[in-house]
Amino acid sequence: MADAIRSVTGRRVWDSRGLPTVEAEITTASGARGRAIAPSGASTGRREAIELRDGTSVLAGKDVAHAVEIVGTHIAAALAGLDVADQVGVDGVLDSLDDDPQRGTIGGNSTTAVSLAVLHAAAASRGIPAWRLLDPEPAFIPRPQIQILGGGAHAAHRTTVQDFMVMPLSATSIGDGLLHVAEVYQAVGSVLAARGPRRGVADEGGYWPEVSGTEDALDVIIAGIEAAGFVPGLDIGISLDVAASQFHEAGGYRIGDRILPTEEWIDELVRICANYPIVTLEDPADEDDAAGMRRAVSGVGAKTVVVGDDYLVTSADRIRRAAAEGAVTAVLIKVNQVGTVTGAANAVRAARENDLGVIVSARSGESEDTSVAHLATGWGADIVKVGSITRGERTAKWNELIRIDEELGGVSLAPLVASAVTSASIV
Ligand code: 2PG
Ligand code: MG
Repeated sequence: MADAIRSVTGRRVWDSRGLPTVEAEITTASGARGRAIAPSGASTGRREAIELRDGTSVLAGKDVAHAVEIVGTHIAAALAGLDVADQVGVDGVLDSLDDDPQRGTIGGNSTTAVSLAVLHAAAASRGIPAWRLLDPEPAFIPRPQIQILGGGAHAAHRTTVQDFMVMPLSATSIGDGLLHVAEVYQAVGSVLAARGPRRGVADEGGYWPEVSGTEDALDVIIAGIEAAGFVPGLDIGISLDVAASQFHEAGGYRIGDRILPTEEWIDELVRICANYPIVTLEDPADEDDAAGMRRAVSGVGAKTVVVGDDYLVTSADRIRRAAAEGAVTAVLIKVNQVGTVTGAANAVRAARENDLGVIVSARSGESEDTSVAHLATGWGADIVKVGSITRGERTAKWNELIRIDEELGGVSLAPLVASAVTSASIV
């Protein structure tokens, strides 16, 4: 039986960077409620849905009073009476409210919060969690990808590479996987402390990168993996988010005082992937550098999955094009890049139809919202990326995955996406 949307409320809440963001709350005729908070990126792709910010003197223009008002007025009026279970229909109405495909008028932050709140309200209306609405019986929990060092735009560009992450490879459950990476996180902390005074953490809770460069960071992580009693490449793999658009300029990639042409930069990354157990390599090239992405895919071979984030911006069309070009082997999915649950679900479908891996990801600006854990499990993602294993806005997601696993009676982690990081000989 249809359960009509009765009210849509917007409110200003706070994110992990101390900045305002949009929360939406939906109620239905049957009394069901759903609530969600829009996350916020720092290293954003040019083609992402636009975050509507006020641009006034409040908080250097970052307030979201207007977006919150839009949720409670225009969006609320347009959604009243629609069946909460019709996610595609509701998201279609959200699409129709903005002539700008990048949602510059009503804001991708408004639509993201509302669309996710609809998902949660639809689940509540049926008395089930959101992940079960997407898949009643998921076979796997996605494999966690956890930040150890934060760099790039998340640490004042202290390192070129943005995210230095690890993934449990030999663990078979989310409980053991998180235990393994927590051991590594603590061990890397000790390695860094032995090198000098520690200076806190980056935006997603990874250690502040007191390192001399990419390979020094990787050596620190390898030392931590070994100190924790694990074999790099066998028990624990490494993932990099290069976020290369952040340092791409006319003519190539700025590394210190040099500008490397695409070929030289990608070949450098391919060399690093050959020398370390790198399981996934995200955005090795700029968001418009198809040749660079293709060169990375062919250079690393099956050993490393090449992931498109800013390169794909959760767009089904861009995913299909990138698959045809051989520019990626996996896609990063972020609901707020496209602005609706349906848009992101279409991107997941496009990835699967083209045999690409799927990573569902949080943003660098987050909150206690756990939607990402529900989407990653319900969409059958291979990997879930949430930042470090510290700080409440990150642990909210990891802990939700533990609860989901428990409700499923304990299932395996999703199979590995990279084929060759199974031998210690590569380190
Ligand atoms: C990324 C994300 C998460 P941001 O680039 O993948 O690490 O960062 O949310 O700043 O875009
Ligand atoms: Mg990224």
